[in-house]
Amino acid sequence: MSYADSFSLKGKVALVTGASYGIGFALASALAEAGATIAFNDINEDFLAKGLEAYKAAGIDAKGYICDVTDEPGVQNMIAEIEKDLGSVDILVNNAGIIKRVPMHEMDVKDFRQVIDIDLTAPFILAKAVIPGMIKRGGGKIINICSMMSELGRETVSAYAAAKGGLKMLTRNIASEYGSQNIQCNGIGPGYIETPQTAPLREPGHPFNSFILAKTPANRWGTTQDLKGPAVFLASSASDFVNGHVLYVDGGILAYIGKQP
Ligand code: NAP
Ligand code: GCO
Repeated sequence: MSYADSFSLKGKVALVTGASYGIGFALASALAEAGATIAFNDINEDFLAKGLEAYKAAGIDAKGYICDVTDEPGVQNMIAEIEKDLGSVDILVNNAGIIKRVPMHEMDVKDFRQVIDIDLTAPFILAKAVIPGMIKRGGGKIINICSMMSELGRETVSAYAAAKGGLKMLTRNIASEYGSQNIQCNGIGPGYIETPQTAPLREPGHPFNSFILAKTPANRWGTTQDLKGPAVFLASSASDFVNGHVLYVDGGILAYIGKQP
């Protein structure tokens, strides 16, 4: 297979969770541009409908499913529907996620549990649902969307950091347990990306904006475009010998002590 062909996703079915907009939409669009057939889900019907319109406008014939990623029977039904509609899932991108920014000592345990449920337990549920089919077909790709908080902490994001730290280790464990079945499980660790999730941190005058620019050698917020190439690489046979790795797409944040004030 030529070097260029190894990045092709032609004939592959990709499921990207939480991909009506934001990072998920960009990742799904990239996989589609590389030739994959796209399935995506959302928990909200209106957002799903808007997502379908956005894919159509981008010339992508994506199929959307309403599914709460924390609901295991619902996820199993969604996977069965995808298999009926499009074929077995070759590529799973665990993208759906939430964050709650609250000082830990003020955080309601219900909120802590919800973040863990969506950001960590759900990737387990999705991976568990697709791995048997991947084994039957001789292999597959799982990409977990991790975070700077898979490596670093900061005030107010205890639940999110615990979940994303756990997701890094779940990624490594899936790689360890299923590598012999030709399943590669890797993570993408986006830095600070311009999406609805980080909009509160980018409000005019918010101190976080200047803070993050001083912590980023690239001296800019990332965009969802920055994540497209890494996603195609980890979803394709170009990365068949890459397993258990978290690819940080952070403009250099993790390598940098920060600009001298
Ligand atoms: P976002 O704009 O908030 O989008 C999150 C998506 O997840 C939405 O489509 C949302 O659906 C969906 N979702 C949430 N809970 C769900 C559930 N229970 N079932 C199904 N779907 C659910 O977030 P984003 O910025 O694109 O981030 C996407 C992923 O990247 C997340 O895992 C996030 O932690 C991670 N990440 C983001 C950044 C960043 O700087 N933005 C950096 C590193 C990592 P609804 O709209 O219906 O709620
Ligand atoms: C925050 C941000 C980050 C980003 C991302 C960084 O409040 O610190 O939301 O957590 O979402 O995860 O990689």
